[in-house]
Amino acid sequence: MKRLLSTLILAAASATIAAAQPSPQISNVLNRTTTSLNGDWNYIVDVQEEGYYDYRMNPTEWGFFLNAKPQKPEDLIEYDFDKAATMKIPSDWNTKDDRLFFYEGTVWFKKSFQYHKTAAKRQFLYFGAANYESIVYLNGKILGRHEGGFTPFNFEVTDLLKDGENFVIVKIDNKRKKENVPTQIFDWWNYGGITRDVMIVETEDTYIENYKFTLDKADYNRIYFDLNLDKATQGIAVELQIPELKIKQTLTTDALGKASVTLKTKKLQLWSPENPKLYRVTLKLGENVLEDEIGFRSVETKGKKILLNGKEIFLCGISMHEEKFNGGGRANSLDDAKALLKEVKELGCNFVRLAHYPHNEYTVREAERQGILVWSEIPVYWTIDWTNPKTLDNAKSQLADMIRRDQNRANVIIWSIANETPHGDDRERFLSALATHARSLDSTRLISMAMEVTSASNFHNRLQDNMNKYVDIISFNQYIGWYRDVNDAAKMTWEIPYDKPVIISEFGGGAKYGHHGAKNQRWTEEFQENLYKENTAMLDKIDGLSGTTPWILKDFRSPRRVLDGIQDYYNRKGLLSDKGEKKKAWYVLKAWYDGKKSK
Ligand code: GCB
Repeated sequence: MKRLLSTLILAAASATIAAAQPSPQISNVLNRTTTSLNGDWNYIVDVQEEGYYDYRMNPTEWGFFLNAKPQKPEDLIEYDFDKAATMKIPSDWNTKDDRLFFYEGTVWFKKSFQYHKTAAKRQFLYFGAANYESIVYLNGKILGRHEGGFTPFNFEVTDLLKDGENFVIVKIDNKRKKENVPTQIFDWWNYGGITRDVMIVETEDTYIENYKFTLDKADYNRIYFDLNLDKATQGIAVELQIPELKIKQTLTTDALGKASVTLKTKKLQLWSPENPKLYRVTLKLGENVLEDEIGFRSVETKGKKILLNGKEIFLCGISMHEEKFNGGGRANSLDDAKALLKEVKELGCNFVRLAHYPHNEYTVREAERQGILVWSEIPVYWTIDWTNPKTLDNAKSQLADMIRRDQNRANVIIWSIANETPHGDDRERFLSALATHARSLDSTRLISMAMEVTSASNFHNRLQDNMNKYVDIISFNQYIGWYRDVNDAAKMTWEIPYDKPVIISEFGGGAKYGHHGAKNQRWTEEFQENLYKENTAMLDKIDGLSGTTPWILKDFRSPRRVLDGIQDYYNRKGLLSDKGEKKKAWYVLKAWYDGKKSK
């Protein structure tokens, strides 16, 4: 009975927790004053949510987050973070502890750290991402809750952070739920944990929260610049410099704490895959200098063409998941980004689809440095809970957080709002709201989504999707030769009745590296090779084809892929094995892309 009562009180406690939101996202954290909290964190696996439950106490005030210690020999406390195992953060727990390989549930993490506080500064506790629900505490007090596994969040801790010893505790829960984004079923590993960097970000009392550079599409020597402070303070001066362009301008904020200016340049070198030129930019507010590297380019569509800097471009792309080679789990570092993008480059790509969720900032920035264009997407995947207003709010926040983080990256040209969503009115209401939201946050990039094909007959494919009017690019996934009509791509005809560019956001099939046989034998490299030959020949006939991102760069872990001896919990549609070995189809795609570039 006592336990039931406590459970009821606990439900009330969770409702309070739900209300505490992170503070607005601070952009460009990689170039701010930060203290890393990466490294060893103690963790406790909490299968039955005991961490909130203590039958002697009021659970609104008691739980693992207090990091309590016995004060007297007779005190009973049934957890001890300091005796618990440690895990290197950032990481996913699935590949770091054998017991947690398939685990979905709660794990509590604790890190003790020293901090030296500087007078008059503010501090924020920042997480690059944690999957899926995070409830964060500092020194035994709740900071708030964040939902979504792939976007950054930060809490202001200026008052709670001590000069000296501190401890942060995070409860992470990666249970899949119908109302989540993504929802219960998806084809990738549900890696749990604090999967990206954790740090304390230090700012001035008033600081630049975000800013945006936009190149004028009609005049490549005109740049629009906007910034906003963290608060609505009028009359704050910010000096903007781009030394290489001899630009030095002082802006003064208005009553909303915002400022804008139009910059005129001469002989601006535009960013492009061939010349990924970045300019060093500084923003000075008082004594504080914030730096960034900025590229300038324009992207737009004209009829069925995609224009980059006014010139038509074919996007030789590849899809990829954020996953390390050799079964290493979630990719989370600059080195991981370099390893994956090296393979993207070697394949001859100028474009990558970062599927199916926002990847880490290192990847987007490294791709920008290497001249790789990016399609960035949120995990609105398959059968989302379309009619649930909370699900829509959640998807909108993930979209906004993705855009805010990467709005200055010249290589990001497409925001994708969904992947393979079954048609219907509820879905249309939901997705059109997302498209409108994306445009209101960033009108300078292209909006797309990976649609599904509805075929009129077996050999005639007609794309019919009411979402066509909301997007700039018509993209769709098609699996001819794999899920449909084995090896008959040559006979297919296509009808895409919209005057917009077309991207095939997925095609492909599975093969186990080193498994050989006839071209009609499933899972062999020869089968996949033939599928790529037939598909590329078929795609060449599509009117308005502006790019492709085949599925997928490398084999990736998925709980749906259970065929023993072949899949072994890997989706085998990679052109590379999980270890990075090239399958035969790799050479087909490479040759096709080489041909596109020599035209
Ligand atoms: C798709 C999904 C992708 C899957 C892929 C497959 O259409 O977008 O996430 O992994 O098919 O392998 O079936």
